[in-house]
Amino acid sequence: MGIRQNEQQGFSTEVPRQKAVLVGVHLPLAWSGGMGGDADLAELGRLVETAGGDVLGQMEQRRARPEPPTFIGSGKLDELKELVEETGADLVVFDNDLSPAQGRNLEKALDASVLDRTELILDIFAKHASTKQACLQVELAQLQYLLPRLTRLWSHLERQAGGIGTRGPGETQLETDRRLLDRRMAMLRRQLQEIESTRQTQVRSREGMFTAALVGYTNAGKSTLMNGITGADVYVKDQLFATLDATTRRVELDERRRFLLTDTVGFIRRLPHHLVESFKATLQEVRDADLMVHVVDASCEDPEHQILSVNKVLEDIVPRDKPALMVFNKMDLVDADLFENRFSRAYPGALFVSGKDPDGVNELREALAGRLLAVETICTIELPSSRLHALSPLHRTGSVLDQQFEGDLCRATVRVTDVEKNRLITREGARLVE
Ligand SMILES: Nc1nc2c(ncn2[C@@H]2O[C@H](COP(=O)(O)OP(=O)(O)OP(=O)(O)O)[C@@H](O)[C@H]2O)c(=O)[nH]1
Ligand SMILES: [Mg+2]
Repeated sequence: MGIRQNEQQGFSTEVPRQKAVLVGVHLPLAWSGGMGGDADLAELGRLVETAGGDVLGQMEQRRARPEPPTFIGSGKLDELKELVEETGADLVVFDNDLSPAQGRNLEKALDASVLDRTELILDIFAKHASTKQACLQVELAQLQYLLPRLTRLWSHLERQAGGIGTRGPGETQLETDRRLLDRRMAMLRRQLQEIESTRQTQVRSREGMFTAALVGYTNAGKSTLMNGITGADVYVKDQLFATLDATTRRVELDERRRFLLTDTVGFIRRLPHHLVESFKATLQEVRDADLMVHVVDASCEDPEHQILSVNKVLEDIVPRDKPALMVFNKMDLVDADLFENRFSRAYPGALFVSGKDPDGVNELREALAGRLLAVETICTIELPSSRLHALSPLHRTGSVLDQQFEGDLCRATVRVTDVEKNRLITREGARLVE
């Protein structure tokens, strides 16, 4: 028995932690989509713990291909059944994706609930979602993924109400017909679109402000760095997918220079594509940013592999030429010299910091200031008073540093990117004074 704190509502309820057994089947690369598909039971174990379960045993198998009815072969299935009985586990979690029929067959054979990695991740997202946008996005992903699996979920719900993987769309919806679910998904999409258009208005109002977005593998320390740099109070926890929403804060470097920093949802290898689809709105923040700050946990087992997984998700959402700054974090946990020697050549310009050390946070802040300087200049322009409205976007972001009128002319000192400077000169009839 364990205690799970319900952080959002501030009360604690005792929920029995589920006892889980993990199964990983190693398949040739062709079966796993080419990259990162190999079983990783350590990470799966962390996912189970994050979802509120304890891992009591695990089993791995190497196979040329999955066995259609039960994914694993019959001999291995007997072994697994023994392991489940020995440990008293009530949940079996597969690192591989199962078809609805395979899940059903396994549940029957093992007399325990069976979840695959995607269902587990969806469950964690459902537990951690707190804002309206995150809840809508998770529900949409759940419906998309669970729709073909409803029959199985239904029997699962009857047996296991309250456990891991039961935060599906709810019984009442399961009883209704498919058309109703389709209608619900359409409504979720509509609501998400509404939120997205509000967000775009906000983005327009910060037009011209340099924006950096923290990206990276889950638990890399993005929110820690965000809090260090901006003084924000973003939720930090040693668990996977602590952050599901995008938070944006203004960073004042000095009286004249400022930029925006965004923290957002972390990635994981083989991130279920329904989730990437559904979280497009949240990830839009990354797309809109001028710079991506790719945070890597230096202390993880295989940093390079995490970098590849993150890049793979990014491929689908941002243009290839989006500037990125690599930041190896948690350097306090590794042999710093050895690590830098190993990675600095492959990642020129990368930073090696610790989010727990104020010097590390400052180093990142300075690096961001440097990037800002590279794209923004402060200049003085002269503009006919009749074209004063051309400065409105700059006023909104506090980028007009000084403004004086001489007769019919306005002389303004502004902080602008090259693109904006050119716009003012070619389109608005401004003249560069200095
Ligand atoms: N030792 C050490 N721990 C760190 C460092 N940075 C972050 N952590 C810890 O790593 C864990 C994860 O940190 P978060 O900042 O929540 O990571 P995140 O990337 O925002 O994670 P998600 O929101 O779950 O994707 C927390 O327990 C932090 O205290 C660091 O530089 N050194
Ligand atoms: Mg976070």
